[in-house]
This record gives sequence, C-alpha cells and structure tokens, in this order.
Amino acid sequence: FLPGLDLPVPALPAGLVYTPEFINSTEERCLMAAVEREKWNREISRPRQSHGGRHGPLPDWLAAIARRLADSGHMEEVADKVVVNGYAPGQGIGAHVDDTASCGGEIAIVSLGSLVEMVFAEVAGERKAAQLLEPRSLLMLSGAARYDWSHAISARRSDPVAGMRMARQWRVSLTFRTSV
Ligand code: AKG
Repeated sequence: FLPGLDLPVPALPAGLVYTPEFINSTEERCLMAAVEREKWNREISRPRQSHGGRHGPLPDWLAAIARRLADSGHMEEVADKVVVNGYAPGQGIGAHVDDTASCGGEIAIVSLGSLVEMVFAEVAGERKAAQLLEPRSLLMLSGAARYDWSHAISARRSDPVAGMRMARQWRVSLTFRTSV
C-alpha cells in the first residue's frame, strides 16, 4: 500500500525487471558523449538514431553493452540492434507494443541523463502500472510485459517522485532488441 494512503500500489506486469544503476556514472557520460557524436534523425517528432540490424553491425560502444546484457544474464541472446531515442523535457512516446514481426521476445532499455516515469497498460484489460526509470537503470521487458502490456512515456515536463515533482532534463534511452 502507498504510505499514508489506503490505495494499493498497482502490480507491475509479469516479465518486467527493473535494475537501478546497471551502468555507472562514468559509463553514462561516455555513452552520452558517444550518442552526441552520432547523427540524429530529426525528420520525426523526436530525435532518434538507429544502429545494427539492417543498418549493419552495432558500433563498438553499443556492442559492449549488448554483450554485457547477455553476459550478466539479463538477455538470453546478444542484442543486434539498438534504437537511441532523445527526449527534450516535455517530450514522450505514445503507448505501443514493440513490433512482434521484427523483434524478439526480450527488450532492454538503458536510461541516460534524466529520470522519467514509464506507464504500462494491459492491452486486453484495464490494469495500469508505472515504473520510474532512473538514469543509469536497466528495464527488461519480456513475456506479458513485452506482449500483453503497452508502454508509454507521457509528454510532460515533470514526473511524480516520492510525493514531489521532479523536473525532466534531456534524456536518452538505448533500446536493445534482437532480430527475429
Ligand atoms: C521504443 O523505442 O519503442 C521505446 O519504447 C523507448 C522507450 C524509452 O525511451 O525508454
């Protein structure tokens, strides 16, 4: 139950595994710098970079994290493609289930730069849940969390944290997937 309130905390979807501090702050700075050296696709509503898959092999700085995700047992296979999403404060991403035709059953999201709340909604039901994604954290989605729940980030400038509002800053997410 939420402290001070008689409201049950909504259960997170099965298959969602959250790991704070998956990378350290030096690695975070190096990854942010590597992202800034790459070209952003700005023809879409939010800046994005695509690596691996049909674009060729992953660059070394992403291949190292893909390898660590497998070596640490978070992913069964080594991810071969990564989408880098950039979010200015106020930007979000609409509710979606990741493409099942082109991506495998495990999705790994590494967050850099800013905290954000990710919201989950059951596709064939009414349940909703939320998970704060802290900078340097890892979010794994598989099973029900991957296929039966959508995920989204609301387009707003702050998020609720411990009864307060935390202003967003520039956030970068690295989403690791496997080709099917
Ligand atoms: C996607 O690229 O499909 C995402 O859901 C990214 C989520 C994030 O930025 O944390």
